[in-house]
Amino acid sequence: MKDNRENRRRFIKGAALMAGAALESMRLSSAQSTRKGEKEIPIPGPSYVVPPYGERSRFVTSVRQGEFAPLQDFSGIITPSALHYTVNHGSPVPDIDPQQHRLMIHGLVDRPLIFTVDEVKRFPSVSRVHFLQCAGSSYLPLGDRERAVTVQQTHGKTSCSEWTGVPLAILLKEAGVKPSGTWLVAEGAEWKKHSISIPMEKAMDDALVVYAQNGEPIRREQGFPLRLLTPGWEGVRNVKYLRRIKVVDQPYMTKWESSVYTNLRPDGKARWFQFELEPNSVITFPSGGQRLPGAGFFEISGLAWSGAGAVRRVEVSTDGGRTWNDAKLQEPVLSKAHTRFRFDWNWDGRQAVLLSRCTDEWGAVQPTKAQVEKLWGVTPDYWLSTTNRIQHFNACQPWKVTPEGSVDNAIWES
Ligand SMILES: Nc1nc2c(c(=O)[nH]1)N[C@H]1C(S)=C(S)[C@@H](COP(=O)(O)O)O[C@H]1N2
Ligand SMILES: [Mo]
Repeated sequence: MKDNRENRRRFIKGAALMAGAALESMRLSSAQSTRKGEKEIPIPGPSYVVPPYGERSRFVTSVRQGEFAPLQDFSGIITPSALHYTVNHGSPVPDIDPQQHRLMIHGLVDRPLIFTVDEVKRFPSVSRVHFLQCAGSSYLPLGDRERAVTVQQTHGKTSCSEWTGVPLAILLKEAGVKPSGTWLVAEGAEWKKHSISIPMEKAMDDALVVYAQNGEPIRREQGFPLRLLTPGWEGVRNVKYLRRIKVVDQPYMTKWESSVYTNLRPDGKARWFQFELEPNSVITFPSGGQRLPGAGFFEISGLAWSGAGAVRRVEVSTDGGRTWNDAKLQEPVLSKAHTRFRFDWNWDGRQAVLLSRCTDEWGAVQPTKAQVEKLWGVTPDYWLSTTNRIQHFNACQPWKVTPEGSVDNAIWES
């Protein structure tokens, strides 16, 4: 035990020394490149203008709608960072200088630690593709037909990125979690200080402190400069602008896990601490608000995901759920990540209702809306009130293709 502590102390001290050495060598190399008397060789520039930071074509106009990502416009499984959905609880997105930012780990630990962002980055890192989804992503439009037309409006609070960061377990081992430390509270740096409890099992399993998204520093809306990632768990537990982790011995019942993001049941009791997101999927083409030009061949395509692991199977129905057929899964099929599925369809021009259904590697199957209602003991008219909500709503989404080719949200008829 004592040896371990010695080693850790040496590591931290070594870290400071190495940072100093790196700075020194940078100074040396810049001095070398401007040595007096040396002939400067100009680098020939291209004859056209290279934008210093790339832009998309002016003909591409896909945008977020409020907090919602335009799922209908994406290909593959990676959400373009600039179009990732975003939820900020009442605070403006903070403008954080990464040089000033600190991450503190304290509470039930042997050594409280404060890291700069550069110090976090010095630990061994991993890159992983994971989806994020707001626990409340689909409840709002159910009672709100006007705003539940497109797949952006019904399912746009999920996105998927390649995240790079340090396993939280490594940072916690540096601090040395005491045996009584069974939970932690993670806190963000924005003025409302979003905070939420995480059980130690998750922290030590696959939670990450990430600093990069799709190859560049995390976008401001996604939590620049540091974010907690709890793969497969409801979005609210992925604390952005992460500045503090307090190791504690019980959940702290913060606002976001004791009132908002709990499920009030019709019997007056509420379900708390639903961490993991259940199997889910949605067809993104054709989807609500789009128009098919006429009968013929179409490739149905969509996204499937599960907070428990990898997607094993996606089935598609083109007849309102009477018959189902396997869709093709596009590689790579990654754990706790969006998975693209494709399904060849020859539309005969008659009314059709399209649905997708996800099964994950544990055999859990995405329910129909009727099955969700049965689970929660509610009737279909429950959804007519905009104040009634069921978190983690993951019913199979039906899109009705009319003979005219328009595509409508048919969730209320299912
Ligand atoms: N600091 C901070 N972290 C936060 C939030 C917040 O408001 N502040 N919102 C949470 C919620 S409810 C969700 S769904 C996700 C959204 O992540 P995104 O904005 O990167 O999509 O961040 C979570 N982490
Ligand atoms: Mo959320």
